[in-house]
Amino acid sequence: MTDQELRVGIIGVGLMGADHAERLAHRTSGARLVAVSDPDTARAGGLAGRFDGVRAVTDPLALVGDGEVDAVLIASPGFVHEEQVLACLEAGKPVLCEKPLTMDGASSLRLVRAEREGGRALVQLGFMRRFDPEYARLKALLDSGRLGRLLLLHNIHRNKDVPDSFRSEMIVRDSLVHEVDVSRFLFGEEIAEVTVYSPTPTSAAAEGVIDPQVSVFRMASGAVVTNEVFVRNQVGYEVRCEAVCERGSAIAGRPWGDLYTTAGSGDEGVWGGMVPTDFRDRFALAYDIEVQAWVDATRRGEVVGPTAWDGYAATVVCEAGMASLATGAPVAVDIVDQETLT
Ligand code: ISE
Repeated sequence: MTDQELRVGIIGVGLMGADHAERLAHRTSGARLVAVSDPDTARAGGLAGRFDGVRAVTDPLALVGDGEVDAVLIASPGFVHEEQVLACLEAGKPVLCEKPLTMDGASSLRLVRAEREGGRALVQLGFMRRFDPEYARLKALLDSGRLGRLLLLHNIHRNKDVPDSFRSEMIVRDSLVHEVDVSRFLFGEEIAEVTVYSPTPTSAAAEGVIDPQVSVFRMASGAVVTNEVFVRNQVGYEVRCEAVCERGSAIAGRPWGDLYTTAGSGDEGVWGGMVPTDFRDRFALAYDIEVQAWVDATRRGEVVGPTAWDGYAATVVCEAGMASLATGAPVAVDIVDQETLT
């Protein structure tokens, strides 16, 4: 572990990048935010001005090459990730890349290969649910074998609202991608086949958008995962996962945090709690733990958590998911064999 603080640059300071900037500046130890870059230069300048010693850099690739930046956090849109992650690999700089790794399997595979050719693991994918304490405990419980073999997962993923520009394919690529990663993580195996069903949309859905969507994953071993993704439920953010095993079940993400009481206003018993409206609130702790784990591992010269391979696998599953969305038919996941990858 180096004694030096890790000097971090962030590319992309929209919602998520700005959230990570606050996190690095105020809630992460061993790291210092030194530079930000965004195509919206006013936004980058405004954000940089809020922190001491943070520069706004116009060209994201110049930020990667900057001698005062030790590691890079990429929170830009997915379609620019290939070039930016590749630049980090070429510069030998550790990178925490928000999902998706890239927009298609071929480009994600190019990054997996480039990292291997460099001979050093440098990429952590931003699948933050793996760092959420409840999901992490669920994983540990399943791995302990106490409940026997994992048979089924049932995932629920609801957002309060999304912009009209959030089309049906994005529900697969930007939202369902989390269930893809959680399923691969909890089962410890690949997804072999995806089917995406299109129920009658909510009347709140934007014109032409299929919301909610229900999908089924068939895992390589034959186990089955069901998913509901509903991005305009008009109420709040709900994410949970029920694992069904041979000798019991467990649920991560039940909104159970508040005081449980049977003391209602009259004869009725009630229990209370708020449903968060935003994923940045629901998963704030997961993001804090994720970024701290990235900083700590990077200072030790290691990579922890989801890898470039996990990013590639998720991208390929989502590609199959988007093909299934178009027809409603099951689509096989065409993933390369990790063992034979050169
Ligand atoms: C967003 O990009 C996320 O990653 C959130 O976790 C997810 O709930 C949301 O649907 C996505 O748009």
